[in-house]
Amino acid sequence: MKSSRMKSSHMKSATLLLAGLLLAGGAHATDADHIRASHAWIRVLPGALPAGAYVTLENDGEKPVALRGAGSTVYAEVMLHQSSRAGGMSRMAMVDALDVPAHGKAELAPGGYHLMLMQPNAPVKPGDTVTLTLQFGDGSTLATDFIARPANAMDAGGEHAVPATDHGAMPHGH
Ligand SMILES: [Cu+2]
Repeated sequence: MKSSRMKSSHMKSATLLLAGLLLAGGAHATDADHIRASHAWIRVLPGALPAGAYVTLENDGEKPVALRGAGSTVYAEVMLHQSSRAGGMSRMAMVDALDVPAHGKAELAPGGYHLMLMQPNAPVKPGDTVTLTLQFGDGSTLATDFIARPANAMDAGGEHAVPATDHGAMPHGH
């Protein structure tokens, strides 16, 4: 009786030691381990127009994390873009990376950074969920579910929805 109790207490400390080793391994966490993705959504445009994907990324790490792009099994091509507006003209440029600052966040949102999704292998409709695999600077990845929303949507919807107001124009570009 007494010896079996001893044994179990030994096993307990072995377990604690193992847990400690696993925690120490956390020092080698990947970029993706430090990133939390929220408000992930896709604005689906009619016809064959490319769709824009938007997401908020939060970094709980000590170092900035670079978002390099994303992969998808649904879209043949995904590119990281930045929209800007100059003299009433909306333009888009390809960017290599978007930095998520240490202990900070970066937002991909209409009118700014977005992932441009092209050539879906099947039509994506509002209400669908599409998984995009976000890719970071160190090669680590984070699979994130994006909710498809209609062309007039301005955000991820749900509890964060802002009542849709009619600005009298369809969004052009992203
Ligand atoms: Cu674009």
